This record gives sequence, structure tokens and C-alpha cells, in this order.
Amino acid sequence: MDGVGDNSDAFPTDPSEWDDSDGDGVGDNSDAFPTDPSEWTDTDGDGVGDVSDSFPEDPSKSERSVLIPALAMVVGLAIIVTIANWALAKGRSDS
Ligand SMILES: [Ca+2]
Ligand SMILES: [Ca+2]
Ligand SMILES: [Ca+2]
Repeated sequence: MDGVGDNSDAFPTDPSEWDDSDGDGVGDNSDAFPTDPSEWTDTDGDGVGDVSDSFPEDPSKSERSVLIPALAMVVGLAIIVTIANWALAKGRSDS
């Protein structure tokens, strides 16, 4: 018995859980995000829930930290293409 009456107990058969604030079906005690219904676990403990964490088992990476290198790669590629086009155009006009 967890001491909470069945009427107010969201988990009447689970003595370790009695409340589910966000209603995602995961009790507050085992819910890493008790106020976020879309998240309940954070395996790597980086503060980004597994659902929105692109690397749920790597605390050094999440969607946010990966977006910047990806953006840098796109910008770098655009610069290379621009230079290549310029060099090509210059080569044509020289001959
Ligand atoms: Ca919950
Ligand atoms: Ca939750
Ligand atoms: Ca995480």
C-alpha cells in the first residue's frame, strides 16, 4: 500500500507510483519529465528527452549540438561550389 486512496491514485496497482501530472501514462516518480507529456526518459542524462534527442545514448550530442556542424558543412559546401563556378567561368574567359 502506498497510502494514497485508489480514487486519487493514478496507479492503483503500483505502490511506487500514485501521480501522473502530465498524463503520458508514466508515473511522476519514474518520469524524467513529469510536466512534459511527450517525454518520459533521458537515457544519457543531458536534459534532452529521448524522443527529441537524436543521440539518446550520447550525452555530448543532441539535436541542438549537431545542427551547428551540419549548418557549417552546408555553408562550406556553398562556398566551395561558388569558388568552383567562379574559377570555371574565369578559365573560360581567359582562353
Ligand atoms: Ca507522467
Ligand atoms: Ca512526461
Ligand atoms: Ca538525452
